Order: sequence, then C-alpha cells, then structure tokens
Amino acid sequence: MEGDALKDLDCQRTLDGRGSSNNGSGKAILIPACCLKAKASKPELGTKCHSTVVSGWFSETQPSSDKFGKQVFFNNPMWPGEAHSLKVENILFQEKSKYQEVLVFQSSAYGRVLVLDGILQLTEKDECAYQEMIAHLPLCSIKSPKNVLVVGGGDGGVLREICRHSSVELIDICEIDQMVIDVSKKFFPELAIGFEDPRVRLHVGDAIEFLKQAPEGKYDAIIVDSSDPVGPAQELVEKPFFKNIARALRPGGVLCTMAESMWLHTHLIDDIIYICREIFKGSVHYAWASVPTYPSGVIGFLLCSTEGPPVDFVHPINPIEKLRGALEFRRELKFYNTQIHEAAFALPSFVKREVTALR
Ligand code: JFQ
Repeated sequence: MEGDALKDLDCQRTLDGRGSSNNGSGKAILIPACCLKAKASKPELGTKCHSTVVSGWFSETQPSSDKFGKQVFFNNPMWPGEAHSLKVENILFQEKSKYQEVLVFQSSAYGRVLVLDGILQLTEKDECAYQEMIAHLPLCSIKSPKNVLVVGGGDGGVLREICRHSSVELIDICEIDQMVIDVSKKFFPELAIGFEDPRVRLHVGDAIEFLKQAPEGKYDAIIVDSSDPVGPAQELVEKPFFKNIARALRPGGVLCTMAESMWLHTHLIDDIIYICREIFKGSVHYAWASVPTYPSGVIGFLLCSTEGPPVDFVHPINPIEKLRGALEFRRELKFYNTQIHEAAFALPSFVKREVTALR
C-alpha cells in the first residue's frame, strides 16, 4: 500500500464513539486522535489526517507497508533510526503544491507546525532560534550590510530578522514555492510579517537560475534558508551553486547557509566545508544552535566570506545590541545576542576531530 492509500485508510475509519472502528477486516482499530479532533472541531480544510500522523502523533518518518500490508515506517535517510514526535491537536492545512506536500498542524507543545514533504520546517515555539541565528550571524559580522539575498525562506521568518538591520536597503528573496508563502501568510503571520517590509523584493522561482543571472558583486550577504539536501535541494550543497554565490557577493561579502546537525552529519558537513574552502578565500566557519524540534535538537550554520576586507565571524563587528531599535523591531529578539553569537562557534571535541576540513 502506498502513502496515499494508507492516508485514506487512516481517515476513512468511521467513528463509533469509542475511539475505535472497523476497516472492513472485522478487526477493531484505533482512530487517530487527530481524526477525532478534526471531525469534532471542523478544521478549515477537510478532516483527513496525514500519512506522517499516526495515532495523533506526527513524526518525521515515511509511512509505507510491508508485504503483508502491515503499516511500517521508513526513517528519513538523513536521520536513520530515530524520529522525534509531536502530539497533533488538529490538522489545519494539507495540500500538494507543484513541488512538495505542504502540511500545517496545531501541536499541543510547540504551537503551529509547518511540514514540507514530511519534514518539519518550523514550529511557532522554537522558530526564533533558527531564524535569528541564520540572519544575525552573518549580518552582525560585517559593517552596515546594504544588499541582502535570501535563498528559500518562503515562510518570511528570515526576512523578519533581516529587517531589524536599519542599514539594509534591499532584500531580494528567491523562493520556488508560492504555496509556502501563501500558507505562511495565512497560518504564520508572525513570520510572514517579514514580507510586509518595503525593502523586500520577492522573486518566485528557482534560486539556482536567479543566482546565475545576479550581477557580480551585488550582495553584501547571502542567506541560504533551504530544506534538507535530499531531492531538488541537493544542488544547494554543490560546487556550482557555491561558485555562483561567491560571484554574486562583493569582496569581503558573507554567506550563511543551513548546515545540518553535528550529531548526525559530520561527513556531509566535512564535504560542504571542503568545497567552500576552495571557493571562499576569506574565511569559513561552522556555528550551531539548539532547535529542539529539528533532528537531534541542533542545527548548524556555515559562514563563509569572499576574498576582500577580512571578516571575523567569531567576534561580531556589528553587534546587535548597538543597532538602534534592532532588539525590539516588530517583536523582541527571543534567542540571539552577542554572547550566543560568540558561543555558537565553540565546537565539541568530536566535531573538531571528525570534521577534518575544520582543522
Ligand atoms: C525555516 N525557515 C526553514 N529549514 C527551515 N531539517 C530547514 C528545515 C529542515 C531542517 C533543517 C532546516
């Protein structure tokens, strides 16, 4: 049975008031709590539950079935053997865009959650850590950033953070999936507020093509807020992409890209750093932060600068506390500060050993 069929089976179970029913096989089965809730509370879009939601819990696994038709779960190949689960209150949105399956649900512990192709992208409770770090680590490392490009980031959260920097005059954002933008505007207004700033210019399309066309040396900073490098996003960790980024940056310009988890991906991190060291002749550093709902509870960032005025990523030259109005612009900073910035570059011993490109 494929994912879709499974989904239908999960959701077509009739309610009998006792939380269990019969799918035609005569066997009583439990009705996922999300379906009970959905039926009772008439959510905005349909009452179907989702293939990653089982018995009312969402996990980043790929549901399928074995040869006897029994439901089994394949782990995402990027984090084999583990899955973090969130209790689902109800499903708010579920649709397939041209590029991916988009799911929004209300969780009991982390507020609303955005999931793309079964992979958790953000939750209302801990999105602050990721968005604040990926934006301020690079922007506080250079003086007066003016032109910034965001690759991906269709939820708008990174835009919200960049807007705290009053020196910034232009923010180009290139997001491929219009549905992510629309869904964020509807369900995550605290993030999508980033789109309202007059400095933002939205380009809906393929960032790889966008970067090829970008004028040489245009940007002071480029932030890559992508999904994991499986499928189409794979290109975002390859050499040609980084070359185009370096070309679009001014001398001494900075890149900050999401760089997975040091607990799970030291090989991948090593590979990316190796590539970036060849291309970015200024400096290349790895930083990390705690984001409880990402696999293994941490996420990494790769910071690179092009040849030119040297950039000291570890000791920010443009501290956020000194930028007028930055701490409270639109909403208070929740996670980032200069101490966290400096601490983010301290690496555990096993990372220093395993990521040989960092030596
Ligand atoms: C939020 N603006 C984008 N990007 C989130 N495993 C990624 C989502 C998937 C995670 C890594 C970060």
